[in-house]
Amino acid sequence: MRTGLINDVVELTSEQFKFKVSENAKNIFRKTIDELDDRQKFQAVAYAVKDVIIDEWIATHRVYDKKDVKTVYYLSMEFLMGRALGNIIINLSCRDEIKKAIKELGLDINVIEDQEPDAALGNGGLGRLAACFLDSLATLGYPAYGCGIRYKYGFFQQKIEDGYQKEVPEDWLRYGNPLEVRRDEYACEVKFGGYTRTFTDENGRSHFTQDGYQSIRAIPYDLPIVGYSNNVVNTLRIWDAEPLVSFNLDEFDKGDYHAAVEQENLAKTITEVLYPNDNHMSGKELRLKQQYFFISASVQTAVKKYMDKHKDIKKLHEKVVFQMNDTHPTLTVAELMRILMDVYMLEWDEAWEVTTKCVAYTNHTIMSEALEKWPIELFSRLLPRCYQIIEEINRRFCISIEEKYPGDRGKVERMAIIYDGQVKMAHLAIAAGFSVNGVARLHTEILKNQELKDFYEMMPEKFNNKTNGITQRRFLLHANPLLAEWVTGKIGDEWITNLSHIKELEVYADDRKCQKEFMNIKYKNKKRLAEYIKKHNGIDVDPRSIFDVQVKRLHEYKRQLLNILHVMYLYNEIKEHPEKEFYPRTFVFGAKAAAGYKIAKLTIKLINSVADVINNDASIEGKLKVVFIEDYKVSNAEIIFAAADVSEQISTASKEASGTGNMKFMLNGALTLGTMDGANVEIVEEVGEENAFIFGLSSDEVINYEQNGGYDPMKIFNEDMDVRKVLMQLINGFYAPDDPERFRDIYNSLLNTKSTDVADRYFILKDFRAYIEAQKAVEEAYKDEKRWAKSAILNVANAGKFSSDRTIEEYVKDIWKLKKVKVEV
Ligand code: RUG
Repeated sequence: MRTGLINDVVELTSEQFKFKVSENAKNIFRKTIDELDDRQKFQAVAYAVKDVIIDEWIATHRVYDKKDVKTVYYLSMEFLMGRALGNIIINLSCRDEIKKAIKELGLDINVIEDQEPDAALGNGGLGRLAACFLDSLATLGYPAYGCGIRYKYGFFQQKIEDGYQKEVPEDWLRYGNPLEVRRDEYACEVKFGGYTRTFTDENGRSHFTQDGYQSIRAIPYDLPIVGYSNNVVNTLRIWDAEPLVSFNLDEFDKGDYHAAVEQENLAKTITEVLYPNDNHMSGKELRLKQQYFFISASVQTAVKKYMDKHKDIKKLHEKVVFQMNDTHPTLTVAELMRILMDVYMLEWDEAWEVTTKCVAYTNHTIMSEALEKWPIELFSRLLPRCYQIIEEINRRFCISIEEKYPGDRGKVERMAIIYDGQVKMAHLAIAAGFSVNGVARLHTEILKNQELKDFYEMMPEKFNNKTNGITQRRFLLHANPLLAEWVTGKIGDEWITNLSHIKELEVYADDRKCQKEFMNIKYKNKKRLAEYIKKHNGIDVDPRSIFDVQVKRLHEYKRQLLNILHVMYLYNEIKEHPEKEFYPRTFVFGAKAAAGYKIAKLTIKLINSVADVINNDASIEGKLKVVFIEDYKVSNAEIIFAAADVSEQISTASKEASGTGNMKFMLNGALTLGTMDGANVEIVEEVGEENAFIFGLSSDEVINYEQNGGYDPMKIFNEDMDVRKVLMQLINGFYAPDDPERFRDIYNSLLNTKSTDVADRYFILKDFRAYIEAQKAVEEAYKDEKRWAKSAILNVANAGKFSSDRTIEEYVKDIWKLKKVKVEV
């Protein structure tokens, strides 16, 4: 009994689904369902789910094809998808039948979901944003492809050993991926190295071609992106590499042994591993190869798909738009120009017109170390034809700057695409993109008025803001079923596809019964996290204590250090004044540091050392607990967000472009403790300052200190005895009796006693006192349960703006100009 007909999809019964699962158990594992181990159960169910969606997937693309729709290609080095199965099930119209079938088979859906490895093809916010966008695009019914890399090893698994981070490779494909489909028919060739050769055609026109190159074969794997209850299944296409001709004795005999091995090695290494840097450029040759590899494959396929149906390549922009997620995919500009000129024989001006109508760029950071610049030697050696094209783009761009600002040499120096021996990818993206957007209002303003001021002055029409968002389907409906059910019980379920409806909850914020219900749900979610912590950390935490949570990448600008220094301060306070009333608090951290980021890794060790001392001090009677959650990732994040009371968003103002964790916490009813940075500004605007705890320098103040000086952390150290005591504990062995010098580098980073770098670059000591005060306000507020519950409900009720559905609608309206499609099955 196969459900081959599309109609069967809607009418799928639990009986049919059970049959599919037992058939899978038989055909894949030669077992009955009861004989399967948990992993095999997951696979049997996952294949059955794939079988359910495959018809919708085919139907969706048939409709796209028939309607000849315009499509966005969301190009990203990262897609931090997390687990797929649970999310697909909640999005399917037949979710209840599937859940029923799983239950009737005697399987536990939570255990099954837990077997799936996270698809961690990303580092943090940037990759997770891409994943949320795909969910929203499918749910809203917009034609879209995500294009990325099928890394063999995704983001590393973090182990904590003796308080230190150890990186362990994450072999997420070890048992295969039941949900993917390999598409050999769309494989294509990507060329590296060699040289460009000019030749003249029969009409006397000169052309360029690449010779003496190495080739690899790009193989696409498609993953389904299921829209919510709308029959739409979009595609995330991730590319793997294989040698074009595999190593053979022929080549060996000819003496081409080296060439053959090199080609094989290149194919092997190119998709081997995701670079684990967040907000930091790695500068490695292999990274540039990865970029060109997936861009060339994606752009070639998009152009070919268009030309299969259309005749006029000059109208490509009517059907295709490429969104470059950060500068990582900026080679799109050169590759599209190359294809248009070298394959479709367009003249430069024609190719430029098409290209500049097709590409748009999103900026995600102003951190200078994240801005991509490639040495011209490396670039031109690896990508000779692209380099040649970029040189010409640069030449013309510099002329246009000179024309607009005659005699202003400084402008050209600051804005050139190639300068100082480097190719500046952001400049290329802005020069070619028809749209340049930041990811939160404040961030976009800083881009326009500071970082990209010259570009904004020259091309103001390109700049726009698109405040980030998150999908409520994963981060509320799936992650927090108790709260989701409560919300639906109060206001109906429209919020699932239109989060602005959640505002209707506001009327319940003052209702005592609702407050109690809400706090009870929060308590249950805190218990769930407490159990996770007990199981993974062996630490007892009290679900009645305030759960204060900071989970995100470890980076100095995100200031986990400020948080832990404050915990050290609180501990001192409790020890010195045991008689004082103190509301019990649990500080939860979760963060991965880039493998080579020394001070970040040392901060992890500090957090764990502080946790060890505090958690084992019986004299404080459990008033304070510190927990570092190992291996923070999308799947455990879902449990953590649901359980938080306080959301720590404490980056140095101006440094966090947007943040998206802040939105996930808000939607789950946590109150923001944060600086006026990134999207925090808009969160506070939505929920009201009285329902958040805002502290610290403003972005203007930070920028002013950075530009004009005038901040001396040593003065604070000398004048504030609390600060002094905490900092001394970094170097007197209080948290490192076996090696009192262990945290010296952290101490130095704040006071610059040894290093030559700027002291306290991220204004931790400057904001310390204000942070202490804000934390006191948190404690006071929490003691008043009614007030807290009201604020928490208001946070949920005012999170409507932060749905990625809203963000996507803005991209569609202002940039991509797509049309919604209905898929009937
Ligand atoms: O750091 C930013 C976050 O503020 C932002 O929310 C996220 C999504 O826009 O992107 C993060 N980001 C920026 N990750 N990498 C970069 C720079 O490459």
